[in-house]
Amino acid sequence: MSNLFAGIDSSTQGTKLVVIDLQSQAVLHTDSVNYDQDLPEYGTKNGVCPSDKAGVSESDPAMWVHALDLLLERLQQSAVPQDRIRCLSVSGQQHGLVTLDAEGRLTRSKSKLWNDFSTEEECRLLTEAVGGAERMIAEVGNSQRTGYTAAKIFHMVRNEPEAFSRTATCFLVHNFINWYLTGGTEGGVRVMEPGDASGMALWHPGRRAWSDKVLMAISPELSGKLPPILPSDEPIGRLGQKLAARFAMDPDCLIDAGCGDNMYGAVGTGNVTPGIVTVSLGTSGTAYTMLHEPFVDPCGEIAAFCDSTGHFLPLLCVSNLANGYNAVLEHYGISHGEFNDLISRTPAGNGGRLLIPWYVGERTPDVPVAAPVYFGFEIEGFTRENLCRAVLEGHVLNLYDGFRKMPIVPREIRLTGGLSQSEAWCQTIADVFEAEAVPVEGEGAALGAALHAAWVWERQKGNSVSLADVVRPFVRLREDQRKKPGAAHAAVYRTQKEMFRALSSRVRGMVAGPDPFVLRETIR
Ligand code: XUL
Repeated sequence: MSNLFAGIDSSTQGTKLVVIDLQSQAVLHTDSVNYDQDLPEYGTKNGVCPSDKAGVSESDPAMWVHALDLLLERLQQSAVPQDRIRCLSVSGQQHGLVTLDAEGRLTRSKSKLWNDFSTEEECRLLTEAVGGAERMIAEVGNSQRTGYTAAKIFHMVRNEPEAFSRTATCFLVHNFINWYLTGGTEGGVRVMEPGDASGMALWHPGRRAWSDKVLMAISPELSGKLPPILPSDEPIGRLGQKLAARFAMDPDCLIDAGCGDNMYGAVGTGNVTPGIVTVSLGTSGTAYTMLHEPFVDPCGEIAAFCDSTGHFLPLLCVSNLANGYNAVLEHYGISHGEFNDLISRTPAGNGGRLLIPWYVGERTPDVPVAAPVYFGFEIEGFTRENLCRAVLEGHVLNLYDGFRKMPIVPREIRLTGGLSQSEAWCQTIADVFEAEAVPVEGEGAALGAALHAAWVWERQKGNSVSLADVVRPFVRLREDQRKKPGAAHAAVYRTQKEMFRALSSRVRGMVAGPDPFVLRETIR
């Protein structure tokens, strides 16, 4: 009788479930709930509750639990024997703050998400309180960014002190779902693990310790509200008995420590040994690589995160990725296929036109109040073709501009996320990053969670199996879509990369460096 393993990815726009059979090396079940479409009662747009306040991006944690219940209900109705799931692991959108009182009630009905930009002032105040950006990086390995959790907690302390004082536990998204799965109000487990905790900008991933200075700067009460951090590669408990009975699951089913979606994206794309870079093209754009040693970026632009295996995962995150692309498709009524066609009719480098695609506040570089910058567009230059190419190149160059600081020369780039199957995106990434790029099939983070669950369960049974061995048969690269960098394109993009950097520096008030106008002349 085979043992099955489940992965749940609770992400910004929806929740996914993947069930795998380790023995037959098969994915038995994949299902997903899209919040906007499948749970309209929460009134979300792209998974976020509409708000008229600038920079606010929040969502209802009850909706995530509702989505999970729906998936488990549908699993029960499927042909998959759900009672053979031995271990379940949750991947969560990173950084979101969920606060509970001692009884398990939410002390704030909404969770501030990774793409909330309303805490700029709190980032500044915290940085000042510890003596500047350099000191902050020494304290927590990261600079304070609106995306991270520390400033969200501080925002609550400053604006909703009563709700903060009722708070017994500050959770991240996946910790909250784990709590629900292990029994919720009836004994749910309140713990964290290093991968997601390193994204709070409160806990140093190298020293593996909370920063007393930053905790105190937020509130002297905070340390009492933070759960213990247990290892990422062990279970935290068992499925709550009521849930097990309700969905006819194995009452001994283990709940893995779980992790952030990028850490599990690494597992689901086989990025579990050094040398591989995963680029995730979703609501956010991320690029990350697994390392054995911690990496702390002295500028704090590359996030210093732990992975889900006791190692490290330096990560670049840009908050503008699919948004400009999707908006252009919608505005002109073009399909993904037509987009590829339009791109093929325009030259790499776009005749010197360039877009900085900061449609919403940008995490990297740190531009919380942002706007897109269209550069080099003559009067007749605003055509559909040129705009499509500008959006594609702009997003990829923005990603690359942050990636330059990553401590790796990629052997191979693996693409995952919504746009990963697009030929135009794959080729442009290969050309700009000057490395082979290949899309990965399937549900990156949810599959990664299921594989991690299997690995953790095997180790609990005393089997010393490596994660790389568990992962290998499940990670399918789309070799037919692999792209090599083209020499001619790569040369044009070298100038464009320089131009992007020069323009970005100038609009951010950093005047030293080359002149973007002069660079533009060389590729027209
Ligand atoms: C990474 C980040 C995003 C979210 C998206 O630091 O903020 O990639 O994890 O879910």
